[in-house]
Amino acid sequence: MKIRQTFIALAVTAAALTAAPVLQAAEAPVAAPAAQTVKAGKPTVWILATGGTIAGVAASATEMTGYKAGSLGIDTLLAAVPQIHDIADCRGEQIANVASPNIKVDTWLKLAGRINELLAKPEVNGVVITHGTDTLEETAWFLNLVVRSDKPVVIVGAMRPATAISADGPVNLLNAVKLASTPEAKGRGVMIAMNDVINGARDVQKTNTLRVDTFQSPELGYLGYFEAGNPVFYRASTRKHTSQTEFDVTGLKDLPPVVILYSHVADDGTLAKAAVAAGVKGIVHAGTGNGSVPDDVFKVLKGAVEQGITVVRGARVPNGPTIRSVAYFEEAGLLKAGTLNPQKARILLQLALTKTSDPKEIQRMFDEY
Ligand code: DAS
Repeated sequence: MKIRQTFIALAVTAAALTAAPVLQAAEAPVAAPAAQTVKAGKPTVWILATGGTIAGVAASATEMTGYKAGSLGIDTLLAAVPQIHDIADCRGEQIANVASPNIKVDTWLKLAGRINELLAKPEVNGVVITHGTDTLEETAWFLNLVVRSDKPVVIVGAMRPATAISADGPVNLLNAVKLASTPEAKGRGVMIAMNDVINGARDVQKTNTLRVDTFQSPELGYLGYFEAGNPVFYRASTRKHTSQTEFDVTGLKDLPPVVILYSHVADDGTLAKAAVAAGVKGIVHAGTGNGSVPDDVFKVLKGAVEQGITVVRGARVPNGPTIRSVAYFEEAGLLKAGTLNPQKARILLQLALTKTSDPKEIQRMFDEY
C-alpha cells in the first residue's frame, strides 16, 4: 500500500514536471553524487543511474509508450521508493540520463571505472545500475566482462514509465537493492532484477518489445526468482565473468570498431563490403540457421579475414548455439559465437580485440566467457 502511495506521489510529481521543465530535466547537466545519511549496521549499496524508462515521464498515467525516457534524476528515483533505505544504506549517483539506445562506449567505460572503484572499497557491498531496457542486456554483458569483483552488481530497468499506473520501476528497484545487499548474490556475475526474476548477464535477452516480462534467458534459464520478496537462486553460469575476467578497460577511451551484419535472402554482400571499406576491426555475421553465410557474403568475409579483420559467425535465430558447420567456414578462419546473440558476440569481440587479433585466442575467449 505504501509503495502504491509512493508511486502515486511520484506520478503526481512527474506529471507536474511534464508541464515543461521535464524536458529540461532530461537535458540538465549530470548531477553530482546525492548526499545521503549513512545508517550503521546495514549493507551499503550504490545506485548508479543512467536513464531509461525507469526514469521516464509521460503526460498522463495511462500513457505507456509516448514518454520521455531519462527524465527523472537519481534523487527522485530514490525518493519514490523509501523502502530501499530499510534494506541498505543507498547512495545515488547520476552517471548519465539517456534513453538506452543512446548509451555510448564512454558511458560504459565510466560505469566500469566507477563500479570497480566502488567495489574495491571494503565498506561497499554492492552496486545497482538503473538503465533503459533496450540495450540493458548489452551493458550487463559488458560489465560482466570488465567488473573485477565478486560483489553483486545488479542492473534494473522498467517497461512502464515512472508516471504510469502500475509502473514496474519501483518494485524492480526495491528487488535490485535487495539482490545487491544479499551475500548469496556474490560471485554470480552481473545480474538483472526485473519482474520478480533474476537473470544472468550472459544469457539474458530482451524478448518482447512491450511486456514487463520481456527479460528472459531462453533455453539456459533464470538464475533465480524473488520469492516472497527475497532473492532465491536455482542456477549459476559455468562461464567466466567478473573476478575471473582477463579484460581490463582501465585507461581506454574507446573500443575497437566491430559491426553486426544481419543476414537475409538475396544479401549480395553490399554491407559486408561497406564494413570492410570503413576499416572495421571485426565483423559479427548474424547468419541464418546455424550461422550460415550466403556465398556472395562469404566471399567478402573470407577476403576480410585475409586482410586481418576478425569475423565471427553468429545467428539471427534467437535460440541455440552457432557451432561448427561446413568445413570451408573453418578453413576461411570464421570464428563461432556459440550461444551469444550477435549484440553480445560483438561486445566480446571488441574486448578480445583490445588484447589480441590471434583467431585461436579469440575463439578460446568465446568458448570460455
Ligand atoms: N526507452 C527505452 C530505453 O531507454 C526503453 C526502456 O527503458 O524500457 O531503453
